[in-house]
Amino acid sequence: MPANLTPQYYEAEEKYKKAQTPEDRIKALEEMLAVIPKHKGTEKLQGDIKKRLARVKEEGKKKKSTKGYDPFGVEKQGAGQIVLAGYPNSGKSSLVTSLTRAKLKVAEYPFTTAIPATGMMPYKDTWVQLVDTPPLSVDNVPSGLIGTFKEADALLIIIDISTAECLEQMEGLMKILQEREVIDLSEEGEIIAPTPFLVIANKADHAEAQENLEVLKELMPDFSYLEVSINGMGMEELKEKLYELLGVIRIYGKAADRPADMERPFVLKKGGTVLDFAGQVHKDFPKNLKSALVWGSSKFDGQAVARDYVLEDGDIVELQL
Ligand SMILES: Nc1nc2c(ncn2[C@@H]2O[C@H](COP(=O)(O)OP(=O)(O)OP(=O)(O)O)[C@@H](O)[C@H]2O)c(=O)[nH]1
Ligand SMILES: [Mg+2]
Repeated sequence: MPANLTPQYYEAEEKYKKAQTPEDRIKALEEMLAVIPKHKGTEKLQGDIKKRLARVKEEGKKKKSTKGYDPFGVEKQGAGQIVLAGYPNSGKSSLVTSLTRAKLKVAEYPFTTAIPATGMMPYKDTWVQLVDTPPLSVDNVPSGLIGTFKEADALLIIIDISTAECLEQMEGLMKILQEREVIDLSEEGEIIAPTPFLVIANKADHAEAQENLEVLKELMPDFSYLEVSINGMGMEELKEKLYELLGVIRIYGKAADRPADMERPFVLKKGGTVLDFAGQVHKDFPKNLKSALVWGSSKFDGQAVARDYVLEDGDIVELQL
């Protein structure tokens, strides 16, 4: 059957062909549908236009959701998230690369990293998430980065002691982090705010590193600086300190009449109780929990403890539901 399409239809079709944006395409397709003569001969064409319309609308939705993607909102994984903060070229990406299996771009020129990237650092039988970040300085704080710092469980502040600018870096970073209320220091220089941090004196292998560090220590004596280099210096201590910074404990679950699962510990904040542990194992467990048996921190193995018993790192727990 002939379609007998009208000039209005051809006009609308012409608009569709010329449309540059999904919105224009949708408008033109809707017009084509509105003006197409409605009879048996155009049924197939009407169906095609409807399908095309649905596809363009779907594509538009997908585009919108990728537009809403925020590279500075980093999903947490593992025992805790530690976000790096440092001036351009201070060695942030090199450090994350050497502590994890992440393959990040490292270069001798500054501003190599543009958006946060993650790597998982194995430690004891857990994983610590490290977040490499684009550089910042007093003149340039990438928008979104302060949000990444505030969401972190802890911060790793990188100072490049291969350069005499290390003092400027330390002063600059402390100023930015305090002004934006990421960290807070008492008059004595103690941390009194929610985000714990560790400062490292990076590139400690460099010929001028010691001289620069002496000056830094003299002029900013309220901090301790852990000397680190990708050649291995300070790396083991750094791993330990990063883990400690998270303030977590590992708890091993045990089912009745079965050995404990010593491969995959649950991770709790220090001070966590049997009840907190139950909540991690299953969201419904806390309300049914009566007591628990504990091996490790208790006076004797398999001791029955109450729901509010405070657990310690390495405890094995059998929940009594
Ligand atoms: N001597 C020495 N050089 C290092 C060390 N760590 C990194 N570097 C060098 O420093 C340069 C910068 O390293 P990156 O890891 O890209 O630094 P970044 O802080 O990620 O740089 P941006 O992403 O630009 O902020 C590279 O040439 C590295 O090889 C170190 O421990 N010692
Ligand atoms: Mg980098």
